[in-house]
Amino acid sequence: MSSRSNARIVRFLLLALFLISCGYILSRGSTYGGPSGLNIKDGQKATEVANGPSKQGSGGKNSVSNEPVKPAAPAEDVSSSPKDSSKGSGLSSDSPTEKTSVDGKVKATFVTLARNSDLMSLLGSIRQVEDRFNRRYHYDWVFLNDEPFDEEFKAATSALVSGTTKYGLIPKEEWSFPEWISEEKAALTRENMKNIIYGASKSYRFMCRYESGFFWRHELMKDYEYYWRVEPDIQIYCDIDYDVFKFMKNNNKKYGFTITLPEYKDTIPTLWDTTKKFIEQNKQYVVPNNLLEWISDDNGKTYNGCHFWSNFEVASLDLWRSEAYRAYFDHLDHSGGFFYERWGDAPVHSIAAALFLQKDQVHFFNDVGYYHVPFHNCPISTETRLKKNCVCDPNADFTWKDYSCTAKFHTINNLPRPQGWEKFAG
Ligand SMILES: Nc1nc2c(ncn2[C@@H]2O[C@H](COP(=O)(O)OP(=O)(O)O)[C@@H](O)[C@H]2O)c(=O)[nH]1
Ligand SMILES: [Mg+2]
Repeated sequence: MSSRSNARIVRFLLLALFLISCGYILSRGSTYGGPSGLNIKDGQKATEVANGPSKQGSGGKNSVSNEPVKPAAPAEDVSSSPKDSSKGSGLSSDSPTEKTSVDGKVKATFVTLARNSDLMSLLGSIRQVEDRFNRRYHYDWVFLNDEPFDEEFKAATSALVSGTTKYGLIPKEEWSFPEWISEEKAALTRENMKNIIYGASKSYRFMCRYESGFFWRHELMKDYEYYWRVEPDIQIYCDIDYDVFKFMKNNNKKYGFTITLPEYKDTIPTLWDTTKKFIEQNKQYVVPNNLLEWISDDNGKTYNGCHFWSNFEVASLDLWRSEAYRAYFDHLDHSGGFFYERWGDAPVHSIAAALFLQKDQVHFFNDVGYYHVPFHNCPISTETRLKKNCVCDPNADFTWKDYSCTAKFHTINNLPRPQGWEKFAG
């Protein structure tokens, strides 16, 4: 063989090597880019956070009450699904659009309040959130508990979460009776309410008070702007092919929900009067263009009970950190209704969101597909369900049923209803 043809072969091999490298780089980029157009920077950042030294640092800096963090799944685990790359068609028409764009990742986390004994019920929730959404975005996950998490809980949850996991202990004073509450009167209330769901439960009341007034103050939540609350035993029915946190931020949304319904009135006999007293003294906190009409059918005289079901929340932490909400929570807390009645965090959050946010800052995530016993959110549009690989029955969807408050939310916000919604009402 001549030296000329040898040189040609070498040049050919070099060119082939170059092309293979380009192909490799591009394929990694497109996997991270994903269907929602997430740029490659996101993937790189997420990987660093998950595997790099800063991860250990963020776990370590959290003091006594907060336990260290375990490394998350390697990047390959979250980027190798063939479905991801085959479906990269950008935001579908059913997905919310992102008006402006945020560079990089939003400071956001999942948050779950749970007992060690909730572990088995929680694993399925995490797996679904990861498979449907987070394996592409690697957001962190904060777990909070009134008792220390055990090793089994930490190992099993960390194994599933593709972002950084953090485990926090709730300070005793946030999970006990405040000094102004009579424990005797609280015990009597529990006795009298034993025929009402969770009416006899002390821990459920601590939980509702904690979710209303404290989770967002936890040391581990300080680094974040947005959160997504996840509970045990939920289901996510559809692919979420865009970054919900970016969507929230870019569109100035502060509170997102999937299911609404009226509260059981016996749990909140004085919640509205207590709220009205607060508003009378603090009119400055109520914003124009709010959702009062959604929570009251008589311009504020009475509460109709409508609330966002708070076992799913994608929201801005600034809403709860605001002066308005802190003052509102203090007012409610001192009135005693978390213990002398059985106020849920759902009506408390919802009333605050309805009064302290403009109505267009609240978002209905109709496309998520969600279940928490006993209600389903399942997109009734066949096109949406097919596009997003939903696994739910639209006939079970609660959104358009008479008992739901979501139709009213559409009316007040002037939102279009999906075609054929009437067939799912009743
Ligand atoms: N750490 C802790 N978490 C709790 C306790 N009670 C409830 N939770 C959590 O609080 C959330 C709401 O409780 P859940 O039993 O699902 O109430 P439901 O959805 O209203 O029926 C879930 O994430 C539970 O895991 C408790 O006593 N301790
Ligand atoms: Mg629950």
